[in-house]
Amino acid sequence: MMWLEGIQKLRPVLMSVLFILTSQGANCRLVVSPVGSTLVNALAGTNVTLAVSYSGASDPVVTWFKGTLPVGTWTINTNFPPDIANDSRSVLEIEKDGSLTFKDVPQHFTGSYTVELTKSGHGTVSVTFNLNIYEIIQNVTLITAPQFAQEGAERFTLQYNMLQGVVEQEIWRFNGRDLQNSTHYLMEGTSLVIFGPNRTDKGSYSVTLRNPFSSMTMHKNVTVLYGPDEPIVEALPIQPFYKAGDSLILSCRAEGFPLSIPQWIFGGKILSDFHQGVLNLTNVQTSQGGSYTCSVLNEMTKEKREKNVTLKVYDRPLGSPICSVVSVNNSDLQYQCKWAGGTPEAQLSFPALSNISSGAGTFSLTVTSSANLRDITITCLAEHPIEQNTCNITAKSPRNFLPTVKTSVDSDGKIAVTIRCVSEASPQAVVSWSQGNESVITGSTYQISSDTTQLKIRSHNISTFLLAPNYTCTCRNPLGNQRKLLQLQGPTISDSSLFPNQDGTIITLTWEVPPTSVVTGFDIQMKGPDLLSHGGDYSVPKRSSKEYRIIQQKPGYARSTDVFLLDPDMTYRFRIIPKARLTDGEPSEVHRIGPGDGLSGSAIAGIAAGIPCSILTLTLLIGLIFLIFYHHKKKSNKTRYPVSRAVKTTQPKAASHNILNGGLRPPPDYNSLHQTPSERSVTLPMFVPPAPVRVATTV
Ligand SMILES: *[C@@H]1O[C@H](CO)[C@@H](O)[C@H](O)[C@H]1NC(C)=O
Ligand SMILES: *[C@@H]1O[C@H](CO)[C@@H](O)[C@H](O)[C@H]1NC(C)=O
Ligand SMILES: *[C@@H]1O[C@H](CO)[C@@H](O)[C@H](O)[C@H]1NC(C)=O
Ligand SMILES: *[C@@H]1O[C@H](CO)[C@@H](O)[C@H](O)[C@H]1NC(C)=O
Ligand SMILES: *[C@@H]1O[C@H](CO)[C@@H](O)[C@H](O)[C@H]1NC(C)=O
Ligand SMILES: *[C@@H]1O[C@H](CO)[C@@H](O)[C@H](O)[C@H]1NC(C)=O
Ligand SMILES: *[C@@H]1O[C@H](CO)[C@@H](O)[C@H](O)[C@H]1NC(C)=O
Ligand SMILES: *[C@@H]1O[C@H](CO)[C@@H](O)[C@H](O)[C@H]1NC(C)=O
Ligand SMILES: *[C@@H]1O[C@H](CO)[C@@H](O)[C@H](O)[C@H]1NC(C)=O
Ligand SMILES: *[C@@H]1O[C@H](CO)[C@@H](O)[C@H](O)[C@H]1NC(C)=O
Ligand SMILES: *[C@@H]1O[C@H](CO)[C@@H](O)[C@H](O)[C@H]1NC(C)=O
Ligand SMILES: CC(=O)N[C@H]1CO[C@H](CO)[C@@H](O)[C@@H]1O
Repeated sequence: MMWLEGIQKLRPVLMSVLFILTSQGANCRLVVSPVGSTLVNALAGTNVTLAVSYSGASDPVVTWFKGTLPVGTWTINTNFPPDIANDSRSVLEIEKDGSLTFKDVPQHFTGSYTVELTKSGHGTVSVTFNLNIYEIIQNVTLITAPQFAQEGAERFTLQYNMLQGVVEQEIWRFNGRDLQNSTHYLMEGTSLVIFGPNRTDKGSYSVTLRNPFSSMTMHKNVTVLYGPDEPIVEALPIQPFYKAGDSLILSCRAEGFPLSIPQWIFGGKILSDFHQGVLNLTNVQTSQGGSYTCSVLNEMTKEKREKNVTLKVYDRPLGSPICSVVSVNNSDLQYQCKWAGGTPEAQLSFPALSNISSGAGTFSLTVTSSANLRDITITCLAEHPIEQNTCNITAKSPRNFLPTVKTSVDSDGKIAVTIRCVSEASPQAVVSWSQGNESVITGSTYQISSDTTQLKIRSHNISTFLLAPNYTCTCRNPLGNQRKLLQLQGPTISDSSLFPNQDGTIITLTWEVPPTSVVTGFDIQMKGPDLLSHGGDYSVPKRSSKEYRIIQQKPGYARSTDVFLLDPDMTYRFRIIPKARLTDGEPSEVHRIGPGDGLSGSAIAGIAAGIPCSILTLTLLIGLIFLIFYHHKKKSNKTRYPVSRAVKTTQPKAASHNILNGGLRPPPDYNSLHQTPSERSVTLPMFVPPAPVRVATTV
């Protein structure tokens, strides 16, 4: 204003100078120049003047243009007021020196203004100004679209809005760092675009807006939704598997924002007892083994991630593996191995037989039988994660054996003879039975046990057993066979003895029968005076002491008996009659006890003394005794069972040995072979007998 007033004061001086110039030379040029800068910044609502000065002519015509549009014109120093454009009249004024003044300038008067001075004869000159009108920046807000940044989205935009203000400069910052246009950021207009936002874009954003008269900064915290990432699942302690009863924890973690607490799902059910994704498993059981799923959810985006972990809980199989070998169709060998239970089942194999096949829990392998396998121990390898074990099995061909014979009487009165052929073998031997050349067929007479080891023959008639051809049993397994020939014998005593007590009042009789003999019971016979008192539960018929009479009857399994209350001063004779039901067998040898008509010690001494002169007498005496004995024996012989030729021609004991061993082997030790108690000698009686007395009848 001072400047304008100065010009006003100097005006007469300037006018006189102009007058002198114009009067001195008519051809002076018109000149116009800006007073000050042609770039003018102003705050809206203030008064602004675009000031010019001119020379070279007086009272030129002044015309102001906004851009190319005239906004006012005036011929300086005329009486007419300046002609101002209708819509600008309240704002624009042309000063007397041609300057343009804006009163309370509104913002939209920003633009480029040109003044043109024209004077006829002096031409036209012009000057251009740039006027920028600014407002104070106010009420800026920073908004985002969409509301939340999300990882994986195409773009995320921050935008500022303001109620008022003109921005000359804007600066975007992220966590205090100035941002530049790049592939990731684009600053355009009022917005900042982030391409492909991710979790690293989370943070504080700001925009600073500036003009020459004000500046303003706005902040915005941006959160980025992301995840859940692939969960990290762990079982601790880290082990390839867990044993039943172990304790462990399962943990699950995942990256993301905002995340729910991880959930554990097992067998389709959501487990509830865990903290912060850690599942605490104490005393785990095999039923808890399997696939566990950890599920994580982003609560905002509803994105869900799952991760499975397989928990192996193992338990040892029961006991130990069991090996066996069986025959298949009696020609092949099937090796079997079994180890039951366990989780998982044990893996079983016979490495010696096959290195490719194996089985779980149970395993069997069939191989063609060959001599290479005989007596060879085959090991089954049983592998379980917790324990390795083995079992062994040896295939054996049937071993040598002796058949046994057991006789009983059935309820219907038939004699039942059971022949048993058991040969130690692995696989168990199958027994085939034949009689002569014909195989035995199960029927009313013959019955073969389900395991084939026993043949039961039933008949009323003892001759069925004795006249029949020899029986053969063949024990067979894939590795070989053993064949035995067996001829049944009638009731027979193979050996017998008598043991008296010290007083000579009690005796014990013991006897044996050949193993192939058919015996259902025994009669104990005695010859001599009556027993002193009848201690037994049978009554002895009073008979002549010259004859044998039955004093006891014993069952087929009996091998000894006691006879009580003998008179030590008397002489008794005993013998045992083996019986097959009603049929008697050959009696045993006769056992004698008591002084009787035997030779006393003194008699023997006397004889010894008189030997030289009495040899003839003695010979006669022996002859007499022999005659008596022979006569008696003939008389006591009863009708016997029909004796087969074989029985007659063979000595019982020797025959049995020949049959059983094919005449090739030494006499068998029956006690070491399978025998029923009835075939074994019973234990001796309780009192201690003296040494067996070979009585004088044999002399
Ligand atoms: C602008 O000019 C008008 C009239 O000439 C005056 O009334 C007003 O006070 C001025 N405004 C300022 C801010 O100087
Ligand atoms: C603008 O901001 C001022 C002060 O910062 C406030 O008083 C006024 O109400 C705001 N106006 C609007 C429309 O928000
Ligand atoms: C960024 O690029 C846009 C468009 O190309 C442009 O309008 C803007 O001025 C640029 N901003 C900066 C700060 O370079
Ligand atoms: C996030 O984006 C930036 C810029 O594009 C990139 O450099 C960075 O590797 C990305 N990070 C992830 C985790 O994707
Ligand atoms: C942004 O976050 C920081 C720290 O988390 C906080 O101090 C500031 O007030 C927040 N700003 C806004 C605008 O929310
Ligand atoms: C798991 O549970 C057992 C017993 O309930 C407790 O002693 C143990 O500290 C727990 N372990 C964890 C990691 O929570
Ligand atoms: C996880 O296990 C569940 C069931 O056990 C199954 O449905 C799902 O497909 C599994 N997921 C993966 C990734 O293996
Ligand atoms: C073994 O017996 C089965 C039937 O039990 C039969 O199918 C198979 O052919 C027989 N194998 C041999 C080698 O005899
Ligand atoms: C099995 O054993 C045979 C001979 O013993 C051998 O040649 C073969 O390679 C083995 N096979 C495997 C799978 O080990
Ligand atoms: C089986 O035999 C092998 C050697 O042949 C032996 O080491 C192992 O102890 C045996 N296993 C059993 C259970 O007897
Ligand atoms: C039974 O076998 C014996 C001895 O091998 C033999 O002497 C006898 O003749 C056979 N008997 C029959 C009936 O075959
Ligand atoms: C160009 C224009 O609009 N001129 C108008 C200005 O205002 C006067 C009256 O105020 C009108 O008569 C003009 O036509």
